[in-house]
Amino acid sequence: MTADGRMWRCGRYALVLDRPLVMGIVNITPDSFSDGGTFLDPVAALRHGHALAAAGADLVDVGGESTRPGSDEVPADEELARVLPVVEALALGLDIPVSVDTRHPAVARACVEVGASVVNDVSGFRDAGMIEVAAGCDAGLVVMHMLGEPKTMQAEPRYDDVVAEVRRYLAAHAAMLEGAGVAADRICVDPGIGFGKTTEHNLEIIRLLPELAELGYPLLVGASRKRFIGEITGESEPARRLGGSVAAALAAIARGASVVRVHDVAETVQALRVWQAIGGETW
Ligand code: HH2
Repeated sequence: MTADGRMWRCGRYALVLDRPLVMGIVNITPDSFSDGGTFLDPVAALRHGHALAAAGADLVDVGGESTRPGSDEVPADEELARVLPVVEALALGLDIPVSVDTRHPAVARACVEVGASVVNDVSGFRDAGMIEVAAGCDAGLVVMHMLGEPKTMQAEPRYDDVVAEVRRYLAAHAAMLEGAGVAADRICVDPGIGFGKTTEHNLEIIRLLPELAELGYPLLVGASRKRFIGEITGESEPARRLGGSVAAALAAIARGASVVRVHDVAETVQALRVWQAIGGETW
């Protein structure tokens, strides 16, 4: 069973997918690759979440662990201390879904209890504990593909056919969730741009997104400021990769992505408004 692709159910929200949605990023970490340390203070993180919503975000995604290539895992209690007060305050203060970006069941469970409407798991609900949390709540779920672990994922990632392998992984992990009793219309899948992929792998995935859209679940793509944009353009500073990030977001949407995860919400929303006014163009 697959969702019909027109609705993504996320707790008390039902997101209608008749236009592309923008997920804004709130990183409460000292070491995220593009904005580490900027929003570590909870008040700064809270203000940032509100600013992203005011700029037109359809969801905000709060993370307390950097999963950039080479990063070490953050203990769940430390991650929880970073994200919980911010998730709770944003869920109370915003009228859009708040997502928690975590691989840890204890963090996911506690955040859902204080109002998170989405659990975004970059490890694709590999952990039985994450499946248990998913089955025990009504939050939306982002199932992302990652090859291995953040620590080692960029050490010569290899695939015979990257799109086919990502597709198989996403189908299998979504099926596992459905097998545990999760309704199909709560599931969104994400190929995991940059998570165990070379620049060529990332480009191939974006080119062939329609093959992933065929799975029937809404597709989320997170290309914002990522390394492949730097490799293509020669821009070494992630915060200066805005043009490339917007281009990648539009290219993903044109090929069937329903949600783009971005740092620069206002600029992405502006690009999307123009895109839609022209009539969009889908492959
Ligand atoms: N990318 C990052 C983190 N979480 N979640 C999903 N679903 N898809 C993504 O592509 C994705 C994600 C990495 O970006 P960022 O959060 O800015 O960096 P860091 O992991 O260094 O905090």
